[in-house]
Amino acid sequence: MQNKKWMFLILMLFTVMPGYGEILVKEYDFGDPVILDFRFEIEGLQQTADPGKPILPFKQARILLPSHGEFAHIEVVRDESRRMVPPGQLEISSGLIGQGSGTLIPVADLDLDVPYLQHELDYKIQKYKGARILLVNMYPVYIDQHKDFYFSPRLKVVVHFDVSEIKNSASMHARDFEDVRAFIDDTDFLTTYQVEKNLTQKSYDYLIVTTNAFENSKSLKKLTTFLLQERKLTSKVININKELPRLEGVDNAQKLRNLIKSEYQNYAPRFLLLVGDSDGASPLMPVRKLFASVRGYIGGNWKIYNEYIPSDFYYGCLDGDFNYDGDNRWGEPGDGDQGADVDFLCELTVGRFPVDSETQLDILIEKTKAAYNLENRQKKVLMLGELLFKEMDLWGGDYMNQLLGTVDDHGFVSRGYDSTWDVFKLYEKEKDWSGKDAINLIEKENPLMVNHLGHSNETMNMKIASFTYRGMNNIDPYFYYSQGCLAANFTKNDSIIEKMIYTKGGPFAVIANSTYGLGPEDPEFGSVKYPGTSQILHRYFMDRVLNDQYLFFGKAHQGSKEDILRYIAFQEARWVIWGANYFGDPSIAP
Ligand SMILES: [Ca+2]
Ligand SMILES: [Ca+2]
Ligand SMILES: [Ca+2]
Ligand SMILES: [Ca+2]
Repeated sequence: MQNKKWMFLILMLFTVMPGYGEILVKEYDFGDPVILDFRFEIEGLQQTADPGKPILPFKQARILLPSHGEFAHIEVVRDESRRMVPPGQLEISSGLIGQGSGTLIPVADLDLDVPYLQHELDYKIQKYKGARILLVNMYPVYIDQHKDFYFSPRLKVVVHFDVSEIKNSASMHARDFEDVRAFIDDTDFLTTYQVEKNLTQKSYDYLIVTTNAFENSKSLKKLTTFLLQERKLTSKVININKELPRLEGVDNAQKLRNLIKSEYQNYAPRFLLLVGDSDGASPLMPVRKLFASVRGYIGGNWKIYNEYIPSDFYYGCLDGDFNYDGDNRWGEPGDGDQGADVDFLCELTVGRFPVDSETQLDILIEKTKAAYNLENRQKKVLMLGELLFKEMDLWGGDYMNQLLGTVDDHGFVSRGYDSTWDVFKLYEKEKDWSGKDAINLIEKENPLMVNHLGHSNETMNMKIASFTYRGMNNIDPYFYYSQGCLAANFTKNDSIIEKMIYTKGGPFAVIANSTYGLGPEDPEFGSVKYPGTSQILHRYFMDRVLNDQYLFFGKAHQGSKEDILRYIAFQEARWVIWGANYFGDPSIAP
């Protein structure tokens, strides 16, 4: 893969054409496609995943729109295209989680509504920390009405603005410019945004939302003191029991989001920590359940799952509505403002301490303080893989191995643990292991990271049963990522992962699922290799947390969800964004 040449050149024009309104043109140049494994690939691009359709390369452009002018419409224009000779057989996608089976078929047998991806217009406008960002998927390879294949080396994104509708320029907090700059393809319009001037000296870094139970606790005071003295982070504690009664909203979760929104607008915090659990019908901390619907494989059968997924994502993404149609399904594709999609670019990096008592809170705060010693930790990782489905010969360890080194499976490159890490493995494919084995190895090796793929539920994860778990005696707490099902369903009293985080030893922070993880249930693992959507999210996360946002776990978690937005047309992507939640202090970083 290394010797393939590729490039993106982004050229940009912004003109006022009399009588035509304002037009923004961006040009993207693509390197030549190569044929690999019965499909076209362009290095640096992702691959499409439409079930039953051939796999083709695509790129999601992230275009910063100027702060002024009302968006009217966009076009994606092909300059010129040249015909390509496809491989004799083409690989057909089985979707993100292996719906049906990925197969090879002769080009002549393609069952397509042609043309395919020639005129596709697939975009969203999202708001991110005040900036307006156009996300548009571009397909340089397409199939025309005669089933001929073409490649367009240059695509132009043409954005039309209605000049009669010019509104006041939008503004951003000065401290957010860097995050926006890092997200977008180019920065030409960054200067069109005004710096928010309304901020007073009252601005702060870290919002802690809690309840009567903890507002004045010694533990919480210990945390805020630590954040200020050791981390130079200013914080503000808000007690929802005092604030919610005066707030607007259809329920407590919406009231809380409105409160967080107003704090963000007025004081520009970057982090949000929810201190309090959400058990049962009358939770300490309000919880939003977001809707998604997927086909899943359980007990030997495919079935549709409609789930209302507990998700703190709702409290971090602060633009617009999350239930435009007012039904009981929050987070549907049309539930954003004016029936657009909801906000996926979060303003705040969010974490939760799912605690009920001050004892639990204090233990977690002590682990949090210990976790900031990241530079001095040995680079050790434990990878845990279980048998997934015997009838499909699917093993978690095979997927954990994709977190090692540079991997280009499923059409995107992820950079996992490199050779500077000591890797310890418990793989059921090689040898049966128990929860006790996992604990023993953690206590012996004191890893900084633990990654897991295996069957779980609310009372069992890492092969450890909740009712027997009494904590661990590891010297330093570790970071834990599990793709298992339901193990972090914090609406239960309490899920196994909650127990792991608020008891002594074990992890200082966890990313795990409040619903079913979407696994690699592909009947032909080894030939077509669809990794499962939770695995895609896991790989995006590892790539970020080991490279772009080194050991900045909360930020890398947020970034992994921005990465998987490329596939948001699929309910599976929506599902894993809602389901993967972060327990712990969102600001932990070296
Ligand atoms: Ca946003
Ligand atoms: Ca709805
Ligand atoms: Ca709970
Ligand atoms: Ca609880």
